Amino acid sequence: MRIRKFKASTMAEALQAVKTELGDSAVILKTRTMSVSEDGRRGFEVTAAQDLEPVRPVPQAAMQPLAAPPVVGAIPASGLVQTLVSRGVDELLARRLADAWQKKSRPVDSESLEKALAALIPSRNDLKPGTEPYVIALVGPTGVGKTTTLAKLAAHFVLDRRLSVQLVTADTHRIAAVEQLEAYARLLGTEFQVGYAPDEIRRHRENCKARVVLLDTPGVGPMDDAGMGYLADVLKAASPNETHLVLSAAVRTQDLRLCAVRFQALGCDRLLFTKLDETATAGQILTALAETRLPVSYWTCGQIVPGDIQAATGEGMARLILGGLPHAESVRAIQSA
Ligand SMILES: Nc1nc2c(ncn2[C@@H]2O[C@H](COP(=O)(O)OP(=O)(O)OP(=O)(O)O)[C@@H](O)[C@H]2O)c(=O)[nH]1
Ligand SMILES: [Mg+2]
Repeated sequence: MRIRKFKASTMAEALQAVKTELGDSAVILKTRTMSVSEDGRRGFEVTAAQDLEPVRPVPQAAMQPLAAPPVVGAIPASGLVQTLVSRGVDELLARRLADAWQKKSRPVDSESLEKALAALIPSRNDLKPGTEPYVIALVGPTGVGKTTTLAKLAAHFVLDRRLSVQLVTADTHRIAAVEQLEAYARLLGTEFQVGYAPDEIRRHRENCKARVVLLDTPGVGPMDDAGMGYLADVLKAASPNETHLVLSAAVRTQDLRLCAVRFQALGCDRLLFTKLDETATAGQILTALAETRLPVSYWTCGQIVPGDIQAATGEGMARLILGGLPHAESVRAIQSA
């Protein structure tokens, strides 16, 4: 924006000067009557601005697609990085993947790309409870869906696998957190315990008669050292067989990376991705995978309990990343409307 002042002996002259110099689009910011002008008479001053870079609408073609179409057929080798980036893969990671992959095989086609990606995504959801209670803990940042996912898993173990389940919550900090899990326990007819301190959680584990214990924990921000410390104490007391780091797929890559680094220090041994129904791309999850090198256990795609949860496989995750999100069609329809 360019701002200029115009002085004249009449207001009309000053405004005409603005128009002549700055054109019709000039904006008048201020007018002032001067008591004495240079020649001793009264004068007028107009301050006007001209937009040097008028705001133009972003051309449709320049906008990032909300959801890229599924990768089908041959992909030009030069376009591989762009293909991965448009699916949410971090650019640096996309370059590394493209370099590594292009050394091995050519030409790039959708099937082999899917296979190559699948091979990079380990998965693990092989629950085999023994005679001792098998403890599964979910940890992660606030609001990512830990409690909801715990209830989905409980429903799966009770209804599909006919296993006895005890739900335990260590989240006693937040109002209504206990009631939230208790309500699910009531619906499923499972045992329910509250652990107000790590010692209580240890006792619940020792006295448990169920074959599977599902432990809910309070959400902790990645920079909350005190919260992380408490979570470490809870996990030590519960001594879980599996500790799933629950991450929302609908966050920025940098945030996924930060959470992955901070929570892995607690000894998490699996990644569980939620909210895949709330994102237009799934490639960002590769950042958490690359950072932790942990296998993926499950992914979730909605709020419905039971339901909206899938056991992860490398092939399934690769398909999600390459444009196969369950709602991708709807997102594309919104984009083209
Ligand atoms: N769209 C969508 N919403 C989800 C999904 N999973 C959970 N939610 C919703 O996310 C919100 C938070 O879920 P919670 O299960 O309470 O999350 P949490 O991680 O236990 O939260 P804190 O205990 O407060 O840290 C709720 O509205 C859930 O219904 C999912 O896969 N997709
Ligand atoms: Mg919760």
